[in-house]
Amino acid sequence: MYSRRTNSLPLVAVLGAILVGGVPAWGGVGLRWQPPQQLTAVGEFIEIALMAVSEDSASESFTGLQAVVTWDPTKLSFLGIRDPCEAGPCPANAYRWSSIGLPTGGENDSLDDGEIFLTAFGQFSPPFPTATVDGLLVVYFRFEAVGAGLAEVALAPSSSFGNTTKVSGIGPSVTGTLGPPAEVTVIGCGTPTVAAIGSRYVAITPEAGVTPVALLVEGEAIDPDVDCLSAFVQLDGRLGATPVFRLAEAWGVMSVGDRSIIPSAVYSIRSACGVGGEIQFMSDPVSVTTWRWGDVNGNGDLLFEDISLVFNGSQGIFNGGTMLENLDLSPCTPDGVIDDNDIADVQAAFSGNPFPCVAPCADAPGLSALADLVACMSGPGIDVAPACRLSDRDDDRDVDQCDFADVQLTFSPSVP
Ligand SMILES: [Ca+2]
Ligand SMILES: [Ca+2]
Ligand SMILES: [Ca+2]
Ligand SMILES: [Ca+2]
Repeated sequence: MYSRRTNSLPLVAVLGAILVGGVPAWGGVGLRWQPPQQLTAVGEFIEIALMAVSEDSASESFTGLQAVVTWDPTKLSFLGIRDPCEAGPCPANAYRWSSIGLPTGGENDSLDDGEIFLTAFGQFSPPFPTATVDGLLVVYFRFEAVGAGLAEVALAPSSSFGNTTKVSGIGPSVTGTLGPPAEVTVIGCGTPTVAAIGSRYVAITPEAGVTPVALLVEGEAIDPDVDCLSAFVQLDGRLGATPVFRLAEAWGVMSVGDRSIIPSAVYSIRSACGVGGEIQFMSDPVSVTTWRWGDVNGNGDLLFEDISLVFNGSQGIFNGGTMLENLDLSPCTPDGVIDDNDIADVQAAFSGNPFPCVAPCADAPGLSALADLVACMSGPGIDVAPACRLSDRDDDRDVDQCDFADVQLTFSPSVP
């Protein structure tokens, strides 16, 4: 067991000799946590300040303090204390202690068990530590968040080794009230699991947790076709600008197919976590590459069997381990239906035609796009050959005046 050193120190007598005569009216000095609440995520580092606060309207000097600090070690890992005056000048609301630390032994034999004991001793001559109404910054406690949930960091009146939390004055203790525990809400914002499930779809599964998650899809910088893309998964599996927050279990395994999800493209996917509809933390990213155009069983080859799988899918038969997302190639925003257009696209791909849709980050079409369009003009409702599909700007398989208008707009961006 520790001796209650602050009581037995000679400095008490020294201070007494200095202050006797002026005899300050000792008010209580309370101990508080600052901030009282904070939000963090697993893997993040936090600091919580211990404040000594005067409990009446006047500042109160004291000689030292000791504190038993407890926390939930399954959610927070203690990293140490940080004396704000250790390096450089002291902040205005802090104090240069003659010594502050975690004495060896007892509570501090283990720093991982959720209980430690702090001692802080004032100087032997003025200035003495003084609790103001706003609070004296005693020291910071540093933690790493290691488990999700609500974690509390508390001041305990006494420890399992018999030490107590108190503020020492001259003569009687000046310990005021011990403030409530600091509440640390730890969010789990783990990296989602992702997989390519086609040339037009990815599957995203956020890590289970208690915090709502939005799913951010970005194109990787190495891929110029998608490098400008940064969008959130919407409830319908499309991408949009607004983050949609749901619990992981509500998302489940989310199939994401969109105009911006194109073949053989490299995407970076992260969970964006937060409460109240705001992003507070981002998970680490995970990379995924969609299947090559027309390969509907993900084996990297484009063979006759790929055509046959799409044909079977159009008949409602999903064989060879395929599912709908694998086979849904068309239109440019895939429609969740396997029909003649998907068959036409896999056949065109098999014949060597490239992916017929404009990449989300493609350069604006040049004058050649206008010439291509004129050469490919088929008229309303008349399907064009695969080689002309890039001129089908509105994705209805013909090349007509609507497509012409679309290209025209790219040359006149100010037109509404
Ligand atoms: Ca301990
Ligand atoms: Ca294949
Ligand atoms: Ca389709
Ligand atoms: Ca068209």
